[in-house]
Formats: sequence, C-alpha cells, structure tokens
Amino acid sequence: MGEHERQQYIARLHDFPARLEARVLPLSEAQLDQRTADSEWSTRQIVHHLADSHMSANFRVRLPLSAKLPAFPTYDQDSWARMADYALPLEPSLHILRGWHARICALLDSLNEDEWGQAGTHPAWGTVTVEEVARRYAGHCDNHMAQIDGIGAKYGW
Ligand code: NI
Repeated sequence: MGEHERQQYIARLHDFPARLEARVLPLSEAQLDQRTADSEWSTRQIVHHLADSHMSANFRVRLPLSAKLPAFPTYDQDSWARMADYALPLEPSLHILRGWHARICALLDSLNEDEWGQAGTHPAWGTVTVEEVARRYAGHCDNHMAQIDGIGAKYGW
C-alpha cells in the first residue's frame, strides 16, 4: 500500500470524532440506551467502547515504533462493556476520542516508510504493521458508525 492509502486512513481517523459527535450528541439519554437486541450494545456502550478500543490502538501503534515485534495487549471487550463506567454520559469518552485522534493523526503523519512497516503481533491478527493497524482502526470507526445507524434505523432517529 502506498502514500495515498495512508493519507486516507489518517483523514478518516482525523474526521471521526466530529462525525461521531454530530451523530450522537443530539440523542436523548433514553435513545443512547436503545439496542437492536438484548445481546447488542447500546449507542452509549459503543461510544465508551470506542474510547477504550482506541486507547488500546494507541499501544498497537506505539509499541511497534519503540520495540522489536512486540506482543499487543488484548482484552475482553464484552466484559469491559458491562463495567460501571459504560453507563456514564458520553462526554468523558468523546473527550478521549477528540484527544487521541488528534494525537495519533499527528504521529501517523510524521512516520517514514520504515516506521509504517514496523510490526507487532496480535493473537488473532498475526503479525501486523503500523499501516495495517491504521487501516483496521479507520475501518473500526466506520463499522461502529454503521452499528449506531442501525440502531437509529430501528428506532427512527
Ligand atoms: Ni469495536
């Protein structure tokens, strides 16, 4: 993959916090807790998950830039989504996302060819480069926006 794809990942990551805020800030507290099925996350849980997930993405970018083929930490995201702070208002996680996306985009924008190719290991993904991590998290943003849109489609917002 080349420079054009990388710049697209950075642009999508850069734009995401504002897109997310535009989608979720108009929602009521009751709407934030709606879900499409008992087993599915609410919009509130998705937003808090995005903050936790992207904090873990931070390690998945920075560890390969600072160590040789590091093992990425992993976690049980469904267990985390049941933790008490996932019932909080959205603002703390929206602040995390604003800050993290600004930081990581500046970092990604600074990388040279070698750095984009540095890698770590994930038990499910195998060996992944910084470029692949950027691609995966740009996609992660879009996937969860689509999930929120799916809840909205069910409830008419
Ligand atoms: Ni996710």
